[in-house]
Amino acid sequence: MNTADHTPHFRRVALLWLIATAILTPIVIFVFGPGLPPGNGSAQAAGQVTDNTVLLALSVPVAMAVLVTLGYEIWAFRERDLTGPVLDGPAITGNSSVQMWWLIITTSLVLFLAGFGSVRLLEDGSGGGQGPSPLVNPAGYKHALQVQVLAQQWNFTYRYPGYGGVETPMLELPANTLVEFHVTSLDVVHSFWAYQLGVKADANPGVDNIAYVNTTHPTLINIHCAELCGVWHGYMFQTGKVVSKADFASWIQGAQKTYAPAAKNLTPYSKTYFPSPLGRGA
Ligand SMILES: [Cu+2]
Repeated sequence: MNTADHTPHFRRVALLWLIATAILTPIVIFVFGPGLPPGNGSAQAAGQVTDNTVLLALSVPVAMAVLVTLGYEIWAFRERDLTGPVLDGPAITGNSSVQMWWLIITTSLVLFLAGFGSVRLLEDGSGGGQGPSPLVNPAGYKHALQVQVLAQQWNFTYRYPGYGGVETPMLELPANTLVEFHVTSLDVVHSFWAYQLGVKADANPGVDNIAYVNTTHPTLINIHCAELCGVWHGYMFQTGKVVSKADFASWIQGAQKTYAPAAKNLTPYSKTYFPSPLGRGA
């Protein structure tokens, strides 16, 4: 069989693919897109929704190419004469132009996505942990609100070095503020996942992992540990809050008073608290 015989099939598949893609892509972008995770609890979270929408929209033509081709083939090449003998179809032969286009299209898609992902990461760090010396610092980071996240089996606590290093059992942040999280662990490997903020950063003992986030409006934050860290890992979750600047100011003042007795016994604020083996015996 030569290529010419396939032309009508190819044209029909291409047309069906075009129609399916033209209908579904806007639906994905405008109907499903706004509902994609992780919502708009921070500038970074909203950016991740955009990224997820781009990824999903680009996967529509790819998925349609597979499904439309499959559906068309099932319909067009079905066995019509069910009473006759079952015969083998004609042998399948290669098609170098299909192979070439397949390579060109998939390679460009993958390279575009690699470029797109890198640019998006380099824009503002995108809420991921960047280690102790971030490659990307957002504008105004020198005046960011510093919040240390301390993970330990099986809870998170928080220290605010700008407020005397007070340690609180829950996370509260002011709205419309650039926050610089310093994520670390006191024991094993954890991960600080603040869903609505679009932040997920490794919490490793002895490591000061920096993650930036721009809060926007007041919201509740679901906080989970996202790294299997022992038997109560599944129970390691909390609800944090983004509140108005005024509410934050009075809350942190209250916290400084409430936890003042405990603060006297706290280790001075430090980037990490990894005890040396000798320190344990002292
Ligand atoms: Cu954990």
